[in-house]
Amino acid sequence: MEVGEKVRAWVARMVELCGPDEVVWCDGSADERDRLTRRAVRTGVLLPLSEELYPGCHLHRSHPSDVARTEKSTFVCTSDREDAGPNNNWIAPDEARATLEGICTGVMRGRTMYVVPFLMGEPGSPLAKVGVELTDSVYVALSMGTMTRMGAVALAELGPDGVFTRCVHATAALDPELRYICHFPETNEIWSVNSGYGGNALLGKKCLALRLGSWMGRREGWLAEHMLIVGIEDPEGRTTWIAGAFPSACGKTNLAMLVPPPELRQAGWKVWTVGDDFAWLRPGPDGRLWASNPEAGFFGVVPGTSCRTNPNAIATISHDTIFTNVALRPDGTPWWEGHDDPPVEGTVDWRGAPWAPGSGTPAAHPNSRFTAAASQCPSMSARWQDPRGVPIDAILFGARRADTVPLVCEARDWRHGTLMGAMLTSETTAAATGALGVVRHDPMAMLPFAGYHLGDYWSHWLDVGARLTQPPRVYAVNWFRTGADGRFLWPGFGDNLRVLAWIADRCRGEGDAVHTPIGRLPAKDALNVAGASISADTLGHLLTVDADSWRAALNEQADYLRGYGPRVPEALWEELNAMRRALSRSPE
Ligand code: SAT
Ligand code: MN
Repeated sequence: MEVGEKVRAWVARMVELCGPDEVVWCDGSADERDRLTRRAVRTGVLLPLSEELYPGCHLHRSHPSDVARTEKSTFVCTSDREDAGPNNNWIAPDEARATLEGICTGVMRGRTMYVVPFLMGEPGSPLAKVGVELTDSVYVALSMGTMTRMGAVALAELGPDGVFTRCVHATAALDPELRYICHFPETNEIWSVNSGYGGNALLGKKCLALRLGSWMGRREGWLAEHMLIVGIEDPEGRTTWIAGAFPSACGKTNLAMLVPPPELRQAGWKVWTVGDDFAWLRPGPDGRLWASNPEAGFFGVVPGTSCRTNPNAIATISHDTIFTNVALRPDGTPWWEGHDDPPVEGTVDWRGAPWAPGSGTPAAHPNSRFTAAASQCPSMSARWQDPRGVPIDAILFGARRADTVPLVCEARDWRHGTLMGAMLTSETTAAATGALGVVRHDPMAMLPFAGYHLGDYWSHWLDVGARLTQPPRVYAVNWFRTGADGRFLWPGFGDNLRVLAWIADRCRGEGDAVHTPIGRLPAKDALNVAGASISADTLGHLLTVDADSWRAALNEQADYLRGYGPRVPEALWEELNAMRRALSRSPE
């Protein structure tokens, strides 16, 4: 493996600081993976699952206080505080560096430092970015091997003198009080200490792909977004490419791997997965927006995954998968809430403690995860590794909202769509620590991930849109609206294709819509619900726009935008005021 001088010198400095007993350079080979896996098993970091029933699979149990992203410990360290914006926690770079260097002094004594070069994006892609993560966690090294293009391939892309993101990860004592996940966009560095959890420790994920990625995208004229990418092929063989932003744990993986309901499958509809978490979007020379998935694997939420909800995920995780914080059955197989099998006696919960069905506590942690290579997913598109990406026809902004937001609503144009994204509000989930089910603003599903001031971020969205001669259409969607009894009104999962099919029709200039003050909704009978268990009444409810709720939502949105001060682009205010005017004209 050719290692350039810049990488070598920086690693030497960090070895000096952290003081590991041993340094292992990862090349990304299959042999190395076997070796590291054996080491992880020997040290109790991974528990092998039944080789017969789950070949190549392992269980990892994290520390019980380290099971989700911790937004309060996450910082963007810019020299000017304003650049990080009200949406980020901030520490001055010098102060953060002093704290981190203090924590990291000798932090790897008695441990091994893994040097993990990784590539986000396909080799040769115009947006590919190289990082090098130094970590003392073999779990992180193995996970990075699945989630990214890791090892020699990354160093080859970097070349002798290329630019790379310096990523330092130290498990330290897992002390939540001394947990810091710090981003230094001006010097292209990430430091993470005192957490081993995915989103805090796999530094290619949210830290590089989104927080630093969004910063680089602004400088270089592209967008780094928290979006799945999926292709919808209609019976005539035409594929509509869709990118969708949803907050964490709101069904991105299920939507990305959707299996058509029987009627649509028989009619010839197919769905192709490109990615489930990130889309790097760049305007192409053809004036279209091109999307790539910078990752090489899935770090998906396990609970709720079953043959009914996501058969492609079940196939993906049937072998060579790391399960984190799921329950373990006596036959050496993993189990979780929402599994196809009923719970059995003798199961141990995610902490490794005995658990009994009906005990009232979940056996798997609600944010338990699987880590599996994308190549294991049966629905991967033939184009998922295309260095050019795929041309996007439609963008979705998905909320988890019990009320107000209709099943689907089309924006008039890119500008209106940008406001729709900025207006995304959603109920909180187990993907981050904190209260659950609280409605919070999560613009573009990027609130925890935009690496700079959201006002500047919205301006950048408008600038990118202005460069597109064929911009994607933009939609708000909400699969989570509930009825008076608190139950979901829309069946979701495979049936979401019915909504995507209408969107695909619209993108081809077909598909009937009605105009409402908030945007265009499917006309009566424009959604194909034949075969779905949904009544006309329920569908009517899912597609109503309650003018009062929307007026209140816009007032509240205006307060929220004001919190971002003068950096909010004027065009967003104009769009918001246009919606207000339309609603004031609207009959009750
Ligand atoms: O923990 S991750 O950030 O990797 C997953 C998520 O919360 O979306
Ligand atoms: Mn995510």
